[in-house]
Amino acid sequence: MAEIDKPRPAVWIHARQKDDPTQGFNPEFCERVEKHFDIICHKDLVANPILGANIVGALVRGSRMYLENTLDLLPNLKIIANNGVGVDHIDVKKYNQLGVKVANTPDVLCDSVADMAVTLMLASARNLIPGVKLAMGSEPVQELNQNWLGNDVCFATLGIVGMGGIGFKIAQRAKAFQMNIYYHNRKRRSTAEESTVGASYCASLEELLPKCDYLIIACPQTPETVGMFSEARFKQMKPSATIINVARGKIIDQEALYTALKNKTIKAAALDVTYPEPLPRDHPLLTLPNIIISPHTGSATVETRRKMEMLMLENVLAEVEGRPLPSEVKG
Ligand code: 8YV
Repeated sequence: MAEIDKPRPAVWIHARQKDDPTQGFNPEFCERVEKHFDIICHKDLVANPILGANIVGALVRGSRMYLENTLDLLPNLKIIANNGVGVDHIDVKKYNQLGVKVANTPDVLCDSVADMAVTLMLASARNLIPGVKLAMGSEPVQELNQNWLGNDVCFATLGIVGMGGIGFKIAQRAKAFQMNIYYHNRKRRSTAEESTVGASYCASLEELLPKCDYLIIACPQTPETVGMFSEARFKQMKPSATIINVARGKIIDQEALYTALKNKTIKAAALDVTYPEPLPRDHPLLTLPNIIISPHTGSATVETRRKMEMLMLENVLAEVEGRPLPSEVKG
């Protein structure tokens, strides 16, 4: 009897770049994926729900979980591979209970997110954005005010909240700037790791915050960390301190941040993440002179995004081939 060809397994993506230039996956990556799987885009699945039967994996980007409402069209889904380390937008427990694994992309993005943290720290300390506006803006050309000064980062004290992969890379960079480095983390690092980057452990935020000239948030968003930076926390910081966030917007209570910046409880903020993203144009934070905000571009480099995409694909391949996932997150 002639063997009936089994259809190739497929993966779901929300779109290709040609159909959605800002959110779709790039052609090189799609080509790589297609060596192993058919690709079914969201619009095709909605138009032809029968395609869902072949989908074994979903490749999702950040918080764009268009998948959520179409889950019942994916009876054979085995794995959701997230293009990012943070999985706060995915109900991992729920999927695990449904027999669907979840994977993320740790490690490969730590260097570029750490670079972004340091970029924001330096840009804030050295008044980079207003300086560029002075040098390149449309205001009448004036001689530089010699009394308009930033602050040094070298020899200043840095606090890092969250000493996972990203926090550790931030500490490596801060060591090169000869900063005094302290950190707070759920789990203390080994003495060897602490001495590699010259970082000292603080068991609590109460201990850490009053020391810091710069404080970088690099921890995951969890129920415990949402709103962690509240009015009370800002009051524990120095009036000369700058807070930098490359993690998730919700870790900072934005109303409390607004008040702290307005009243000069702290000096400045530099955020790569907010809630929502982007902030509405009439958001009070956008009226302040002592804040800079970048559009969640911590991992947004060509090199890092390619590595993240490859790790997503490796996770899906591992699942269908019955191997342990390179980076599974369990709920
Ligand atoms: C986003 C991030 O996932 O890794 C994370 O947790 O926040 C980012 O890398 C990315 O912007 C979405 O593709």
